[in-house]
Amino acid sequence: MILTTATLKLAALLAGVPLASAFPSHHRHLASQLRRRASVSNSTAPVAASWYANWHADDVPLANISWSKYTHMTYAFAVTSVTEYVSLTDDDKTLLTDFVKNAHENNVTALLSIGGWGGSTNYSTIVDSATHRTEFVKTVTGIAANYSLDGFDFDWEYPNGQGIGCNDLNPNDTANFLSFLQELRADPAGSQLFLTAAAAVTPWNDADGNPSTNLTGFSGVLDYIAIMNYDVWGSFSPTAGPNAPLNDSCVADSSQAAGSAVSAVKAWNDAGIPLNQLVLGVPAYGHSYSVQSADALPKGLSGELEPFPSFAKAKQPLGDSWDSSEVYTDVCGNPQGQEGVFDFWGLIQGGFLNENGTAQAGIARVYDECSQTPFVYNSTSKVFVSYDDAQSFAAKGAFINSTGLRGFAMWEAGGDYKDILLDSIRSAVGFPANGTDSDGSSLGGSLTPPPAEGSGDDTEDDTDDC
Ligand SMILES: *[C@@H]1O[C@H](CO)[C@@H](O)[C@H](O)[C@H]1NC(C)=O
Ligand SMILES: *[C@@H]1O[C@H](CO)[C@@H](O)[C@H](O)[C@H]1NC(C)=O
Ligand SMILES: *[C@@H]1O[C@H](CO)[C@@H](O)[C@H](O)[C@H]1NC(C)=O
Ligand SMILES: *[C@@H]1O[C@H](CO)[C@@H](O)[C@H](O)[C@H]1NC(C)=O
Ligand SMILES: *[C@@H]1O[C@H](CO)[C@@H](O)[C@H](O)[C@H]1NC(C)=O
Ligand SMILES: *[C@@H]1O[C@H](CO)[C@@H](O)[C@H](O)[C@H]1NC(C)=O
Ligand SMILES: *[C@@H]1O[C@H](CO)[C@@H](O)[C@H](O)[C@H]1NC(C)=O
Ligand SMILES: *[C@@H]1O[C@H](CO)[C@@H](O)[C@H](O)[C@H]1NC(C)=O
Ligand SMILES: *[C@@H]1O[C@H](CO)[C@@H](O)[C@H](O)[C@H]1NC(C)=O
Ligand SMILES: *[C@@H]1O[C@H](CO)[C@@H](O)[C@H](O)[C@H]1NC(C)=O
Ligand SMILES: *[C@@H]1O[C@H](CO)[C@@H](O)[C@H](O)[C@H]1NC(C)=O
Ligand SMILES: CC(=O)N[C@H]1CO[C@H](CO)[C@@H](O)[C@@H]1O
Repeated sequence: MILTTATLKLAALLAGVPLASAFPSHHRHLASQLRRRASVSNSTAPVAASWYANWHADDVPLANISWSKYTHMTYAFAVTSVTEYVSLTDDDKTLLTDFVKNAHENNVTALLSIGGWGGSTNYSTIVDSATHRTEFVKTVTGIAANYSLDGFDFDWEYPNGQGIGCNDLNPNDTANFLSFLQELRADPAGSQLFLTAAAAVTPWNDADGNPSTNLTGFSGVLDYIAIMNYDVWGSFSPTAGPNAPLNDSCVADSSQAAGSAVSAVKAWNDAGIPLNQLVLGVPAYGHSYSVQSADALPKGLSGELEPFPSFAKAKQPLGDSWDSSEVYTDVCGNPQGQEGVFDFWGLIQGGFLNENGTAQAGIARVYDECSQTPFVYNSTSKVFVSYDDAQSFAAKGAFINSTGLRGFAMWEAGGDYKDILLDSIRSAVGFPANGTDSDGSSLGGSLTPPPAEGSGDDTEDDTDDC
């Protein structure tokens, strides 16, 4: 396996990452009905989706996914390749087969995501000529047939915008991407597929490297675009800040308005994507920062927590047990260290939150009304985390409903704890409380917090259990 789990892990945990600020221009359908459908679905049925990260499968078995609460589930990731166009590891070939089987048993649309942070290096090349696009179409329809997939998610990070650092780039990337999708739709098998894309908070770049102003063509070929409204603030930002702001109206310095659901939806809609073809990407994780008490709690230990404190870049805290302090080399050959990500269950395991998702005694918490996201701080360890909880997911769900977006897509299925986040956003969007299966039974159970501390079951990831 050339692509290590570390690579994939980076792809995932950082899906969409530096986009927002690191570059200026930038990150219950019945399956049987879908298979009969031609081209873009005429259905506006709401979407409750999540990505399933293949490298967490040991901790998050397929059987533990709350299938009845989802309409779509996307397997992450297959990666781009100039020789194979799309590559899957041998492990993926087994797991993807089981994934599709589980999804279909639950009437959930099964999609395969191609790309991601670490898997987009060769996207530009595989769409850059008519010959390449035709081969890519053949590959995609072949994979769909071989695995009985309902469709694909194109997670190109990013067309004519650098992502991980060594992606091929071409000024025509976005135009070539559209040509590819149009050719895929013109194919008899491709016309039957459910097609989505995962995108940054700003529209795909035009030939000049600026956000495109007219992406209307994509609305005719993609069923929906999921806006990855997360990693908007992170270790690359000038101060700590919200991972997934709903609104950016309160950032004092407008140059720091790195993005938000409100501004991203406006930008994509202004570029020609109808609201009911936009899905809000929401994170079941947060980012940690090392922050001095005087900066986090300027009014003292009993004062209010400051949401945008300065932080020590050199002291990135270790996140939960899915994070690793081990330095590894990414697909570009660059060393990568700990990312400081806390999944929602990880905040519970790490002593920040109670099992019901409220802040533990001794942990400072503030809910920032502007970004509509919470922050927690442990003044002993100096670890500050911007994250999402039931309250912020309810705000995002209400926004999805009132704006008329198609639904939500959560990164990642295994990040939640006992469906606290999933239940909250489902309810706020307007989904029935107990899942959408026809007989009303709740199948699949709920995800329990995956990695028991020190369980040592993470060997494939080379992750240090902490
Ligand atoms: C979708 O709507 C278009 C235009 O109304 C129609 O021509 C097409 O047959 C519909 N497709 C499906 C699968 O219902
Ligand atoms: C589909 O499966 C066939 C038979 O195993 C194989 O020859 C072909 O390469 C596969 N196609 C793709 C695109 O994986
Ligand atoms: C981009 O597309 C234009 C128009 O089709 C073409 O003339 C140009 O050569 C392409 N540029 C690259 C780098 O492929
Ligand atoms: C936007 O793109 C569409 C499809 O490519 C085209 O038909 C339309 O004329 C464009 N609109 C503008 C304002 O350029
Ligand atoms: C975002 O902020 C603007 C400006 O304050 C406000 O008008 C708008 O209602 C806010 N939207 C949401 C969804 O909070
Ligand atoms: C805060 O961090 C300290 C040092 O790591 C730890 O001992 C303590 O348990 C944490 N507090 C809470 C409430 O988890
Ligand atoms: C959440 O759990 C904590 C600790 O068990 C408890 O003190 C608190 O009352 C609970 N809050 C709610 C809203 O259930
Ligand atoms: C908003 O929620 C209501 C129920 O609360 C539901 O009937 C409606 O379809 C929802 N709208 C959207 C756009 O999801
Ligand atoms: C819905 O779920 C709740 C909480 O799990 C449960 O108490 C209730 O009985 C369920 N209702 C139905 C109709 O299954
Ligand atoms: C899936 O859909 C079929 C056809 O509507 C239905 O009979 C079956 O009960 C559904 N299964 C689940 C798990 O929802
Ligand atoms: C999966 O779910 C089962 C049943 O709820 C539970 O016993 C098991 O611990 C879960 N496994 C993991 C890894 O979460
Ligand atoms: C299989 C494949 O095509 N891999 C290439 C993808 O792009 C990276 C970065 O340019 C290359 O190093 C790989 O060889």
